[in-house]
Formats: sequence, structure tokens, C-alpha cells
Amino acid sequence: MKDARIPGVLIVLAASVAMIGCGKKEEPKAAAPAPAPAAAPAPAPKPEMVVKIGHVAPLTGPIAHLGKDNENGARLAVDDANAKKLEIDGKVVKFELLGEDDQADPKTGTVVAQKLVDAKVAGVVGHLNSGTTIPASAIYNQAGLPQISPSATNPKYTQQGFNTTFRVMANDIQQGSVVGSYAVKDMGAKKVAIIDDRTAYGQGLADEVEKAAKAAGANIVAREFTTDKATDFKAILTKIKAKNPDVIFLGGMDAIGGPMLKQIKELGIKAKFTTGDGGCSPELIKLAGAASEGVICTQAGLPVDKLPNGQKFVEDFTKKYGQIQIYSPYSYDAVMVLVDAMKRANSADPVKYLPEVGKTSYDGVTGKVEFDEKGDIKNGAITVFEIKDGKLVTLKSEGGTVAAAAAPAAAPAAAPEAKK
Ligand code: ABU
Repeated sequence: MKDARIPGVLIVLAASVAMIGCGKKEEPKAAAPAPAPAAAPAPAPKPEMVVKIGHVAPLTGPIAHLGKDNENGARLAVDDANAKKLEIDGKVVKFELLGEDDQADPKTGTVVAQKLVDAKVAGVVGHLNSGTTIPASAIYNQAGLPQISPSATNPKYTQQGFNTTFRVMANDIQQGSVVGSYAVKDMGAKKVAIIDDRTAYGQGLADEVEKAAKAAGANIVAREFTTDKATDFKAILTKIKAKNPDVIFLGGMDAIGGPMLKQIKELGIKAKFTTGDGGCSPELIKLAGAASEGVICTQAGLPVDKLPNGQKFVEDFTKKYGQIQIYSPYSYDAVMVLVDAMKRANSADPVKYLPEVGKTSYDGVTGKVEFDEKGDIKNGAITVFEIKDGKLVTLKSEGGTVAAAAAPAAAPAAAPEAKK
């Protein structure tokens, strides 16, 4: 076979000979440019760590609106904490919220508590109801998990001797004492009728109100009860009407308070109506309409919209989720208290950061958060509201510590009067 490369080789040789013959000198080749120095290697991205925080509230049923409000407050806190790209133990933390629905049912509360323990959450914010928070707390305690309730106000929650139970609002001993005394001294009640919904919250608060109203000199002319799912209260209200009370107190949530107020009006009952934090919501106004005018109710904290850090929370929350019901600012702070304790411990391991939760001194959107030896907030506040023109209007606050404003502060708000 013929070698096809031969003709090409001959041509190159011939050309070289011709160049030498012409006296042409080949120029020395320029030295190859030094390779550009390699760009400094990009710093390795910091390792990441996912930290799961559990949240539990009723997301279905008559008070689902409150459960969603709590969960949204916790979600906003998780988003804000993630935006800060916090580092714990050299790792950038990504917080994840695991939300569960306990349906305001004590048994379901324990089932979802165990589910969160099994999912290895680092801490829990919840539950919403005292009736679910108390039984679930034994499960979290067994697992060594910090639990902060943003809304359960029954004192028993923090009286069990657990080192894992915390609450970021005042309890019903404080609340009952303020409501009972207010009914007598400020509303002028001599005869008080009390209704409760037989839940840990409703019955517990009603008992405290009864004690305080009696201590202030009132007679308890009726003590009736219903359930947290009832919608028809005419039978008990008719009995109460016969006793002609000056004030009716309800220990129960807004879901029953709304229809109860309408039925009070329908029956022509002239008594003033008062209720605790579970009924002190925009939802009560929506459900009762005009029948809610003049209602006196309390919340177990300072009025958030008047606090320096609270104003930004109100703005951010309403932009993202709409109107605040009651407890979302407290669930926001509860998440932030867990995060703050993890940062100080430089660990998200509950064994390591749980002791830091008890040492918290946190400037929250609801005020200063510090805990006593039982896990209750120190110097808890109670605020009395009146419903006027379809809005909750602050009448007065007792207790509470206004937190230092987070920098940069907007124009400082007038702080509510705090008891010394
Ligand atoms: N604090 C009133 C609503 C929640 C509860 O304690 O059951």
C-alpha cells in the first residue's frame, strides 16, 4: 500500500533547504509567558446544620384561628433567625419548624408530642391550650426537651417540678386576681355570675376569678359550666338571668364567647360581660358583632403594639399573615428564646442548651423575658382591654417589663405604665 504521508514530508524538507539556502535565520522563540497565578481558592462554604423546632397548637376545630396565629408567629421567628445566618459550633444553622395539630385535645396532644420527640426536635414551642400543654409536658420532660408555651396560662403547667417547662406570659393566678378585682372595684359588681368551659384553662381561671371577686367583696350568685365545643348557652344563661348579676365572667375561649354574647343580648340580659385572654381577640368581635361592645377582657401580657420591639413585629406579621389574634407575638418570642439559649450554649443539643434557657434575659417583642425557678416569666403583665367601636382598646396594664428596643429603633413608643 502506498504511504500517503510521503509527499508532505518531502515538501517540508524542500522548504527548509530553500530557507537555509537564502541565508534566513530562524528567530529564537520568545519565552512562553509565565502562567497567570492561580486565583486564590474560594473559601470552603461553612458547614450547615439543620435544627428542628417543634410547634403544636390546634390547627383544626373551633379555635384553629388561634392555633394558626401561634404557628405563624413561630414561623416568622424561624424566618428571621434564618435570615441572620447564625453560627453554632462553627456551623451555619438552618432552623426548621415542624408544626403539629393537637386539635385542642389532651390525648392528641400527647400523641403529637411523642411524634416530635421521635422526630428529634431540639425544643418545642407550644402547646396552645393548658389542657394539652400539661399532659404533653411530661413527654418532653422525659426526653429532656425544653418546652415553652406561648399561651397556656394554667399555673399547674410550671408547678410539676420539671426543669423543661417555660412560659412567656403571666399565669392565671395573676390574671384571675386582676379580673376578679377589676370586676368589683372598677366595674362596680356586687353580684357576679361565673361560667366556665370545663377545660384546664377555663375552669382554672374561673376559680381564680371567683376567689378574687369574693375577696374584693362580691357575691358569686351563679356558677355554671358548659364545654369548649358548645354553641347553645340559653339554658345556663336563663338560669343566670334569674339571679340578676351585675357582671358575668366567662372562663373560656373566643369561639364560645362570641355566640354566648349574642345569646346574652337576645335574652335581654343587662349584666356586663368580662372574660380572660382566651376570649380577648378580634375573632370574638367578629363572632359577636355589636354584642361585643363594652366587653371587658384581659390578656396575659403588655399591649404588643405599644412596645418598642412590638411595633416592628406587628408590621412584619400583618404584612405576611394578616391580623394578629392573641398569642403570635408570644410564640415568636418563644422561638427566639430557644435560639438565644442555643447561641449562648454554642450548641443545639438539648442536654447542653437547656440550662441556658433558664438563664434567659431576652429583649423580646412582648417585653423582657426572664424566668423564675419554675419557668414562669418574671414580673408577668396583665392588660385590661375594653371593646369599643369594634376594637380592643387598652385600659390599663399591671406588671411587665418593657424590653430595650432593638437597634435601630424607630421613634420610641410611649411605654405602658408598668407596676414597680
Ligand atoms: N390562656 C388561655 C388559652 C390557652 C389555655 O391556657 O388553655
